[in-house]
Amino acid sequence: LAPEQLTDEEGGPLYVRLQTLIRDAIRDGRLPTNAALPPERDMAASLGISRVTVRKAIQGLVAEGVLRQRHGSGTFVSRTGGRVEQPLSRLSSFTEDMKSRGLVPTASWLERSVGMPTSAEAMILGLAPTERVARFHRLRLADNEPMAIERAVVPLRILPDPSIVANSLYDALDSVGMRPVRAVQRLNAESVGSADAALLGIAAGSAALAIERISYLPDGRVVEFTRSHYRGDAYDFVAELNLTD
Ligand code: 16G
Repeated sequence: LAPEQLTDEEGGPLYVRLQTLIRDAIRDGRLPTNAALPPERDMAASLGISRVTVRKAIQGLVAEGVLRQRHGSGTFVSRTGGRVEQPLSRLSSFTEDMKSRGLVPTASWLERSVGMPTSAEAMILGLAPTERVARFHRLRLADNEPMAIERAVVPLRILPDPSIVANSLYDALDSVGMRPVRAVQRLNAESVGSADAALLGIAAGSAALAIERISYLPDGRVVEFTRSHYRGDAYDFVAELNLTD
């Protein structure tokens, strides 16, 4: 970013002109997806402007989703193209959803364990309190950018060997003939606590979509009870509505 580009007085206030410079650098590839911005102090020094102005410009672009901040490690260029639009009517997996958009899905494991269900989980999954479940807690990423945190609980009698889950839970279920065919999903708004916010690379207290999915086999057995937090600044859930009689 060159200081002379900031001198165009017609570009509005200084922080707006800096935002334009950053947007241009992203558009023409000088700042690619996931690139780190120089520290605020260095940007201010090299552009000959105050840190307050740099911070204001960056905060605006973070709020728009152009940049994201990861606590302790800096400011990065978000996945270009902005938000993901997710239809609400198809029973698809995160892996399929991201691949269909040309994004590379990955997961980072937060917890993977086998144990007893809580009483609420046993009730939802239709289990006796002594029947064990597998837990899969993952941070889901698309093109290396955090998108959601998912906490899935699956009865062991549905998936006796949880270690077969590599990248996709639904692929693993499919391989043992247990892929769900129907699901009920509940969405509500929640603000993200500091631990989850740090994983998602968003500010603590930001809005997230809390989603619960309970999915079923054709015979009515429950396959998964999954609670997820999707980044409110990255996702639009879209449903088609029809007038039926
Ligand atoms: C989706 C589902 C989640 C499911 C996961 C499987 C929502 C809100 N959640 O993220 O319930 O467990 O897909 O994805 O859509 P995978 O096969 O890529 O692991």
